[in-house]
Amino acid sequence: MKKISRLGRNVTIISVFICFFMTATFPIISGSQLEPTSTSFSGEAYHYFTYQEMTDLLHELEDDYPDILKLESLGYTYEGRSIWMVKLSDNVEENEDEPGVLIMGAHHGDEKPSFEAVLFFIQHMVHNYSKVNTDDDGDGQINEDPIDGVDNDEDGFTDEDPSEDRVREVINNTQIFCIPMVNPDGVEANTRKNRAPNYGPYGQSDEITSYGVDLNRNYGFRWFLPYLFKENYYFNWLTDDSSGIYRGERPFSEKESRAVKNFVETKDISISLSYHDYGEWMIFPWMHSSRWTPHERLFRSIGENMSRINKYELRIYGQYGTQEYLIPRFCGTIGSSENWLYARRNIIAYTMELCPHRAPSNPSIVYSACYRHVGVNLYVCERSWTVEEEKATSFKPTSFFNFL
Ligand SMILES: [Ca+2]
Ligand SMILES: [Ca+2]
Ligand SMILES: [Ca+2]
Ligand SMILES: [Ca+2]
Ligand SMILES: [Zn+2]
Repeated sequence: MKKISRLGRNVTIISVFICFFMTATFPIISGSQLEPTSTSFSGEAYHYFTYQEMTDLLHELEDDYPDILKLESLGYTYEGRSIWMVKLSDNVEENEDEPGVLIMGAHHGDEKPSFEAVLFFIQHMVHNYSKVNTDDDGDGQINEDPIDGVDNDEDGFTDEDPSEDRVREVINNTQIFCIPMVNPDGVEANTRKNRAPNYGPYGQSDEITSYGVDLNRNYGFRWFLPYLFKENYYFNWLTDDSSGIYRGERPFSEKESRAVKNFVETKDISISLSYHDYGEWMIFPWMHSSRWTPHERLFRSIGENMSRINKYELRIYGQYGTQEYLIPRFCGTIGSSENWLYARRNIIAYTMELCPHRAPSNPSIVYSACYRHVGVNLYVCERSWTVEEEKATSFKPTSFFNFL
């Protein structure tokens, strides 16, 4: 915990909870007890990491935990910021024969909890890796209530004694790749899109017409479909460079999405979570069609287990709620990272929409989202140990004519 002093106000929050642990007078907050609303909040606003604060933190963590944490720049943004990737694993310098998990935040720069949760997870992992098993809530039992969304010891508090052994197991047996800020320029400008200048929707103007591409529409999969189904895929917005979901001149036109692509293509990754905010729900491919992927059952199985931990809704296209709106055959999101990760790299990939509303200022809400998703991330790492076998056995091919 020695480096915690550099984390600004976040530290206060973390420290408060460490005190909770130590004094045992308060249990740790958890999803089930904590239902604050931003409207009732009047305290000091949560301080989200800036890009520079994150950069400093990651360098310090690498200095402090060189055996299990390795920092790498995947390339530069238009404004010259490094896109940082943090690898967590034992023998971290080596590419070991262990399953890979990819955890991303901030494809959209104005969705601040999405990087905060990843940075929180990284800190939880390194701080607990070498810690002896501890009775964090001082009830005389050790690790009796790990972060899994369940009040395991039925004392009325949920997840109040996280397991240090579990952190060690996960780090020793997984290669975890975290990209907390895919879009640091957008984070700094507090914009959804990145900050690269556009020269008309197809790059044919001599002058700058607008700024930014929606990185989560820029991944190259089924790029042609919006031409065929213009209404369904919001063609006019996708191809209007001033719109919030402008997808760019061509697939992977953006430095950030290309950095993710180039990186992923050099790794064996089994499962991926991409954090966004907001809404407290999760979705998985296909995101452009009600058609099931060949791994629908696996997607649901992992998604339902994550849902037990974070209490979020797993949105299953085609049967969500009372409405039929979800994705008639051709509709939905084209160019998401998840579609590409799954289609091209066979990665079981989810969008995670954190928090009840955009970038909350209530520290309890942010903390709660971060804490629960430590549990989600740990679960996903554990599941990655068997998931390649599951992918092979649960594969259910669709017919050729179904390929759209
Ligand atoms: Ca413990
Ligand atoms: Ca305990
Ligand atoms: Ca408990
Ligand atoms: Ca628990
Ligand atoms: Zn988003």
